[in-house]
Amino acid sequence: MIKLIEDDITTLKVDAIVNAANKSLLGGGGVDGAIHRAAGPELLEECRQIGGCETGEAVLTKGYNLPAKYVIHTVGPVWAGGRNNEHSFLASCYRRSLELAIANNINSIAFPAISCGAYGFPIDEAATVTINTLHSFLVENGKPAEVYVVCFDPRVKAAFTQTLRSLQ
Ligand code: AR6
Repeated sequence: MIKLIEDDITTLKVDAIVNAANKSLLGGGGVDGAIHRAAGPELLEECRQIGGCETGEAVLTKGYNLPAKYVIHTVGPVWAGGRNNEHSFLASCYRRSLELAIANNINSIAFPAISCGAYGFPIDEAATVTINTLHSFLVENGKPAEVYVVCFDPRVKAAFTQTLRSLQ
């Protein structure tokens, strides 16, 4: 099940929310800033101890003051014209996050539109990569039971809705 929603990701009562982080894991703007503000300073401390994360990889922390039990931090690619493997790095963010979810018995997970803000990934192309990657993973693994994509930006909502429809 893939469902698109428009809420602020920090308000969701799911097992895990995904953070569109940067390699330092030390916070930033956008959804990363919102998650750190809502989770509180202990999240930053746990991230500091992890020490960083490569592009396309993911790490798991607790959710602290968030309604979600866990945060999965993944580092999306910075868009650089499309010839630096940005598409495969983006797909890897979703796959690695879902693998961590399964390994931690997470049944419900909410993703932001990774790389679709500050990192400048073209939204239509991100929609195709995201929806196809999530769909293939669910077909192969049959879980997590609930996968949400949070479309905070109306352009993201439009593109992701169209791409999801074309699957069905
Ligand atoms: N809930 C859900 N989605 C949100 C929220 C929110 N509260 N706030 C923003 N978005 P971005 P990126 C959407 O820039 O492109 C940070 O500084 C937003 O509308 O957060 O992967 C990190 O530290 C957009 O559609 O992430 C990195 O340095 C989507 O989240 C860098 O930005 C992603 O936008 C990562 O850039």
